[in-house]
Amino acid sequence: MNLSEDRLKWAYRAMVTARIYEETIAEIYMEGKTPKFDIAAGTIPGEMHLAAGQEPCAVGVCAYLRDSDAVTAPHRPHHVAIAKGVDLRKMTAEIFGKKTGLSHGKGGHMHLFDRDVNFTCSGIVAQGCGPAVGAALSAKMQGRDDIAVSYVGEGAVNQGGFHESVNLAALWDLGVIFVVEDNDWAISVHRKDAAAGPRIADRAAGYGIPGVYIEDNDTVALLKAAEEAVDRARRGDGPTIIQVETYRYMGHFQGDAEGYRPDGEKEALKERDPIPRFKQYLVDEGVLANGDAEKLEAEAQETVDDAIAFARESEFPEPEDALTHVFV
Ligand SMILES: Cc1ncc(C[n+]2csc(CCOP(=O)(O)OP(=O)(O)O)c2C)c(N)n1
Repeated sequence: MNLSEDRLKWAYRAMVTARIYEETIAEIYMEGKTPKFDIAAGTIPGEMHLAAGQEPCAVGVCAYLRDSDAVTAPHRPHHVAIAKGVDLRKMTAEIFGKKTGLSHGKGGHMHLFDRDVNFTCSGIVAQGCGPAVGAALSAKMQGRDDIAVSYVGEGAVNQGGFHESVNLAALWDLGVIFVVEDNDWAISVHRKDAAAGPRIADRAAGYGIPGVYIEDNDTVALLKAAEEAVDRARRGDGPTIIQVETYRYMGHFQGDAEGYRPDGEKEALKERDPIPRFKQYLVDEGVLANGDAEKLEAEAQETVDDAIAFARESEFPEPEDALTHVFV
């Protein structure tokens, strides 16, 4: 793995930032929604999908990306946005519906768009696959070696849009990486009840492209696999599917009673938490020493606190702003 020590430290800090962010948003989300859960009320109205546990998927691939590479994420986007370098102040303001948000508070948490780092996401499942192929095609036609990464859940891969996009990317040797965040559950439906075949990564063979399976939410294994996939994409040799066995520690959405989960599943997954495992790897490799981890963790906390404070202090849009920046 050809990553500098600085980049490995960045990966650890980004994972910790994403975890603190999701836990903080989970708390703030409940403000104003109790005693009777009211999804439309509170500091953050609307649905909220959090990705605590899925941090390896984000940093494992984004570690090799530059701002000019495109990333499309699904409805569970915060960890990927953080790893892609989306402005956390503006992202948080967007989630809070504030004027200073990425889309002036009109997109909300599932529709984050940051042109500075070529990041976007959508609440429509598998919607990001096509635009990622388009971004890679545009780079190829313009003679740039920028690539595109499309994040999808294991539920999304049964949508036609996923297959159409993989087919075209493979046919035209486009620099796209399809990262399948396989957290087992599409809302309450288990992968085994929805997806044919032993592994989603095996579907790559049908398109004549590499398919990689990463077990056990393993950050280091994913960093290694992603390095190869990114090199292949930049060389112009075409797409790769990477299926990551990952864990979702929270509900499908905040407020989900999770009656579909077998007893003890979450507790067992938390024992395999990828963040302490990656930290241990960095300590063993001599990347983290003498208080480095604590320093990175403190920086992560500060970044989150600063973004939350910015969002809280920001103004809401004026009623007359309702018709700006929209198609009417
Ligand atoms: C085209 C479309 N169909 C259905 C939905 C409703 N929906 C939202 S999330 C979701 C499940 C997605 O599961 P998965 O792709 O595994 O992602 P995860 O939620 O596990 O991150 C569904 C069916 C949608 N948003 N878009």
